[in-house]
Amino acid sequence: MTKPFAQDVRTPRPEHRFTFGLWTVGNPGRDPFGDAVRPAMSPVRIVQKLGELGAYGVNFHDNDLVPRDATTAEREKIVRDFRAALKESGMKVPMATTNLFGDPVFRDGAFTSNDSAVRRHALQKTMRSMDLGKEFDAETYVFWGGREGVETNAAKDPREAMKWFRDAINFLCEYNIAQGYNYRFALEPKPNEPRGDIFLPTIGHALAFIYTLDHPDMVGVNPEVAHDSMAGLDFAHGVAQAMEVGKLFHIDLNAQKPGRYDQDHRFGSEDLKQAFFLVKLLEDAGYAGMKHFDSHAYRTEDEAGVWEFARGSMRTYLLLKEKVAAFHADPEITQLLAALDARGAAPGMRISFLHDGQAIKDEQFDLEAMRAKGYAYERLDQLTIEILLGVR
Ligand code: DIG
Ligand code: MN
Ligand code: MN
Repeated sequence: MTKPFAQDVRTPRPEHRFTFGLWTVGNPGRDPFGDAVRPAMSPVRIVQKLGELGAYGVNFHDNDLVPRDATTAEREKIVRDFRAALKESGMKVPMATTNLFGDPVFRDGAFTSNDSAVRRHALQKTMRSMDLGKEFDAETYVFWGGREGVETNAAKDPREAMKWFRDAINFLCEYNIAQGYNYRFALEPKPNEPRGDIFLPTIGHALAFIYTLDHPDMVGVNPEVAHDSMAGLDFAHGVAQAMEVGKLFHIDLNAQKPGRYDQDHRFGSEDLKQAFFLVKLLEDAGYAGMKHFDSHAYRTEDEAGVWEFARGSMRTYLLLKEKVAAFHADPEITQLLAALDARGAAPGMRISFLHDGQAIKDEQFDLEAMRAKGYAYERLDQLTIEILLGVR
């Protein structure tokens, strides 16, 4: 029985690098079938409250901070007040991004709109948004192509759309270099919603696309739990593939019931086992990046409920981190994993034709014995479940 961590380990602190978008805790609860249920919250109040809860930072789309119709004077005041709130709280702005999905001008997409003027406007808006992010020393720039897609394939040739998307990212990589911003770009996949189908729908599509860019080293991915769940995929597998090639530049944490619209629920509030194995992957890998909760409180909640949502998001991550430690400390799990290691599961057991080709060609196998031997995964998974249920 592993002694639980001291209580204070469950208290979120900046060193845990938990972040929230202004649009997450600031979500007023509007949905396609109903008006906002909560009053708008100022960026200053969001910074203050999240700082009190132990978060590390906030992220923003350009228009989360500076509304599209803000005058220059209004923009200056907003930026001044936001900067003062950050200074007061010690909160950071690790990530910035562009809203290329709200303005009706983007209704056929931004970088992949059939209208070339819209594609140019999207580039202009993104350049200006990158400027704004740098005013707050953001280091990661996310591209979620929420409107990059179609409802009907009659609209455009997807091959052309990929070329336009590539032109846009290459163009903005050049801007990043010309300005000396040193952003790391992170593409965020999603299979659908708000478009019928969205281009670059999964981590795999995004990774393949990155290697066709002029500056592939500058570009990684920002995977989101809910988006892979919508696609029916195991999120930890996609994250692991990105991580293994050094492309996990950022991550959006939340929760989702499969087969539904993008729910963006509080992290860990749906598939607890999936959340556990994600935390295990991140913690085992020593992931030092931002843990961004791209999610929001239920529409049923008032402002108190919003802060309960934020507190619960971070607390669940820390509680699952304890369960990961319990998994690693469990004697029977350790024994089962050691047996698998001895059988060839140990990290680093690789083969190559140069070193092993002839030996493998000539090797004698006792196939009957190999066919008969099980892997004890039922016991291993049951022990995992019992750790999650708190009985080990
Ligand atoms: C939705 O999952 C998207 C937008 O919220 C934002 O552009 C991006 C940043 O995390 N995620
Ligand atoms: Mn989402
Ligand atoms: Mn997201």
